[in-house]
Amino acid sequence: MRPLRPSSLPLPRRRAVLGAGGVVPALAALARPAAATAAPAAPSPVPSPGRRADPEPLPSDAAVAREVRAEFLHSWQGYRQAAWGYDEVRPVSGGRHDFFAAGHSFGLSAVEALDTLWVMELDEEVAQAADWIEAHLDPVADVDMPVFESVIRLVGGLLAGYLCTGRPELLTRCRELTDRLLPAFTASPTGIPYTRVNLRTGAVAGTAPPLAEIGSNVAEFGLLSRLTGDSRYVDAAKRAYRAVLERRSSLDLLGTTLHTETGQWLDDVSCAPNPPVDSFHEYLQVGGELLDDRELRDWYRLLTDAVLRHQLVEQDGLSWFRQVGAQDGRPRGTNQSELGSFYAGLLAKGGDLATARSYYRSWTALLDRHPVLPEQLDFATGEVRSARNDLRPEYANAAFDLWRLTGDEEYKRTAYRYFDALRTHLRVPGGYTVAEDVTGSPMRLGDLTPGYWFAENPKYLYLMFAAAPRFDYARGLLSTEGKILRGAVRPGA
Ligand code: DMJ
Repeated sequence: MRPLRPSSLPLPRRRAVLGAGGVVPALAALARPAAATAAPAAPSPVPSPGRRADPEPLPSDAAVAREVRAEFLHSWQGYRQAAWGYDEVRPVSGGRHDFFAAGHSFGLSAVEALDTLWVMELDEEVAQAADWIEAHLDPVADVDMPVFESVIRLVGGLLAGYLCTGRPELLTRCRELTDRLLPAFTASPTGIPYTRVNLRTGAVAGTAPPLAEIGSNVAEFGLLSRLTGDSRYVDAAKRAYRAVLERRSSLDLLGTTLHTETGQWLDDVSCAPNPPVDSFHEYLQVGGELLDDRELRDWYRLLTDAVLRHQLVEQDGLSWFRQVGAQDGRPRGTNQSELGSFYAGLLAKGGDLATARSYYRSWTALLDRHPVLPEQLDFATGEVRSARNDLRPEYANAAFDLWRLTGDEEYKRTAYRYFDALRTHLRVPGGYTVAEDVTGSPMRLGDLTPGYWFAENPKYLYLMFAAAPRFDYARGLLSTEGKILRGAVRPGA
């Protein structure tokens, strides 16, 4: 373990500036050359990128926004008809799925959808969802809740719902739920949270949280502290982050999983930006921005520099991130999860625009081969390690972030192509579904609309094309689950 030396932490790099219109290529001027790299283990088999010689013209922005909204409504109606009040719908069979615990529903998809419905001006649907939540969501259910999922999905969803609609009951419910989750942090001797807590009894369990579960709460908790004037939430979140930073290696790298009670690393592999680490890094940037917190921003810069220094592999205009030992920086693997593709957007927001663009291009190049991205690949061999697709939003998330920062139409073009592929392959009469195997033709489909579908993919796509009057493109800030934590424009509020 290495003592933290806050005074020695570097100053944050220049920050992105958005103009009044929200879409200016401000970051282009801030781009810096990519960080020093190491040679990859083997030539990347992913074809080199390049704009298509003759790209198909896009429909007008307004037409695309209408298409996205219609597809979102199609999936929402699928949920309404087959699984209203349940967590998730199985759109092929018409079944339901309890996400958090068998036999208990928190109406997850309704919570996830609240701010997406609102920004799309589907006000009747917003009212139906909010009414259900206020009447039925039970924050003291006798359930061992997964803390991380509860925070990013339910706490974040209720916060965004409150900010969008102004309905005070949503904030009340959010606070009740967070109070019940808090023992996972306050009962910990190290500050590293337990992974589960029983909402009724407060009993905690689960002593091996990966980094994403330790840090992906500072945005929601920080905002809740602001809204309520109660600092317990942000204090718990910062304590957890500090506990991790204190345990960084001499290379400023982190392992993946820590023990809640001993504070020891349970492994020493730095696998960023892949899960289960991904949003740990994201929330240093998002939290730093939302809370105007210098310490979080400094930590983001420190850890990001180390990831770029030791993990970035560049070749043929593509960029990937290998796994390395946190203590020695030695290569440990070349696995790449689709969830890591969000990192292109995060790097852009953090000021590393050249690397951000290059990493995004890598995923776009992969789309030439797999129009719906597989969950996992080995970037050194091109082997698909998981052929599933769980209706993931990360590529669209990165497109949205990059487009918002650069104004480059290429991000719209590639995002539309991605949307069109999802519509072609994963749309079913009951909504949208995950795929078991995206490498076959036709793709083999599964039977689930994950709750995050209602929070993420359609929202990023819609915001890119709609010029939505309810979203402040200059100030808007979204959580890791796509929740609008800042920038909801409520007329008259
Ligand atoms: C979402 O729940 C969030 O984006 C989270 O940060 C990780 N990824 C899933 C969807 O893929």
